[in-house]
Amino acid sequence: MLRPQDGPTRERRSLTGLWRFRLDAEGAGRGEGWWRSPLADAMDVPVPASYNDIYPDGTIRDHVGDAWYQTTVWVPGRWTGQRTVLRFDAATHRATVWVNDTEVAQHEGGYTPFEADVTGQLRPGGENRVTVVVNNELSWATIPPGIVEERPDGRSVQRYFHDFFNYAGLHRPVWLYTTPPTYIADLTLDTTLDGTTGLVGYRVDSSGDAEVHVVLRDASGREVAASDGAGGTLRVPGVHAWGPGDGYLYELEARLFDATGLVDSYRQPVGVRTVEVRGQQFLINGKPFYFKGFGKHEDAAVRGKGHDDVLMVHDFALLDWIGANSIRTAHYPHAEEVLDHADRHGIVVIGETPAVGLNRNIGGGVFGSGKRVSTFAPNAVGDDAQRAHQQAIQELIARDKFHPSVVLWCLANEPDNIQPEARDYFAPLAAHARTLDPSRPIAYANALMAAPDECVVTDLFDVVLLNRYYGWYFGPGDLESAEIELEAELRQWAKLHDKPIIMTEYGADTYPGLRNLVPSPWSEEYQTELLDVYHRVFDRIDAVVGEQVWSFADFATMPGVFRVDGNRKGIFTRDRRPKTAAFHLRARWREGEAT
Ligand code: GCB
Repeated sequence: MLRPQDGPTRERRSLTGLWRFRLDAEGAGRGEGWWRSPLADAMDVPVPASYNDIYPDGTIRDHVGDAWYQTTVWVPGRWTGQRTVLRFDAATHRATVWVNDTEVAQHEGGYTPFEADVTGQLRPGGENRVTVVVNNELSWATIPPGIVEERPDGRSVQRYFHDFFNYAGLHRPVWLYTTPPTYIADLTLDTTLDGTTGLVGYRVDSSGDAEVHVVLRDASGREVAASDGAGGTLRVPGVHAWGPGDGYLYELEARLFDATGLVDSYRQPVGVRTVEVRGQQFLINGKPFYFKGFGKHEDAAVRGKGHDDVLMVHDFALLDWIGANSIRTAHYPHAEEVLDHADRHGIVVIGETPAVGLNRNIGGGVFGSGKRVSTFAPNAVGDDAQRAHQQAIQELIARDKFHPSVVLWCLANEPDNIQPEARDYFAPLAAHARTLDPSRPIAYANALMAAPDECVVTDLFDVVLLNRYYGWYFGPGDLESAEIELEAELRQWAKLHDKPIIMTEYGADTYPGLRNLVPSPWSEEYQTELLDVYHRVFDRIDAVVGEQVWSFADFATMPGVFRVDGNRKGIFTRDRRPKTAAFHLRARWREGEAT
């Protein structure tokens, strides 16, 4: 599924803006056919945005169930004869879509795009109604999982096993776009380096009979390679490789021709680079790479998880300011605009699926009561969840396969990795990911539950990702013990597994402005000292090839006694002001640079 674009043969129209909106906790709209007429009793909500925080109203913020969106759009008459497609970049967590009176799409999963060919339903030269019902319920059959509970007063409340707030709605842009009737349906690319020559393997899938011609241009627009035929390899002598800090992109243009001339054209940015795990090293273009950066959420006041270019560009500017070279898209695929930006700016990305909270022994980032319960079981994370997880992996890889910034797939965050059944659950998923993308290594992020010799799934993956909270959830206030325990554990991982280790989470909740002469938890000094302890340990262990602090910025969570207006482990506040630790990290990450 290629993204919409404007070009000589294609046109797109954004449906962002204010849509009509109505909550439907009882689920009446599906029976009453709310898509058939203008949505009654509707309010305005912006798209893209989460709907939860737009209005000061708890019933909207904590809504569970269906929410209806509707807009109307004039479609130009010149679209007659073209293939027209309606695409949602995301609808969290599932959606059903109608164009005028006809259902055109259903999609499960809140962070990947879906589309429908609406040529037969859309009236060019007229006004058209687009209606979407978005549902935010999480269950044992969904990724991420959750449970809807009924409270004594009859309200439904969503419980889930991750801490970030369950924002919902149309979080990303919505598009109508055209392609010609015979069109380029998909591209497959793989890039590699042969010395100083770049090799770009390509395959063009088209919907009908046409001749294929492909050109590759450099960043100045100069043609550097060309080929005829639906598949082949382009050679680029003296290639300018994509690399960390060097977001150099070529552009591949695929064109279809028939006897009448140009039929379709599609342009795709291409970064030429290699990724390899060798022993305990992570290599990009054959050179050892050390990850510096953050686990990052899509989260902001009012917008929730709505994509916003302003915030995105600002966040990348902060990454640059602090000297970060990488992010993990915790805990779901982030907007495609984010990956485009990472590509262009040479920021390295660990791309994560929405499989978070597959662990009944952890609740909301905090560890359970000690009595173990089974996670991978028919009445919990069973076959339905595994199917949804497989689909999430497939859609993530299909969506992000072209991005050179993405160097590693993270298939899950903190699943239960001690229960023997975890292996039966993960083995087919890991194999599936490798089949879909043999070019990138795979991993999962590991919580401090299983010692290196107890984890039943590590050998299925290429890189060890560790989320560790010594000095916070474990021994809060005791940084001396934290240093000893962290080092002992990391040395054991390095000894038992010949794989690189990336610390994908470490940090401490910090209330901005709380200062202490003797550092104690929640103070700015404690956050800074805790990071220092971890950094000293990382610097002593060769197998550690990366440090990603949790988290880039404070973010909204479900309510909890250990959350003060959200998770406060941000190095920046939710409105992106630096905590003391930001300057400290900057000194470490930009050491030796003239800043
Ligand atoms: C974790 C989770 C992350 C939480 C974090 C915390 O281990 O992976 O989603 O936000 O802990 O701060 O509790």
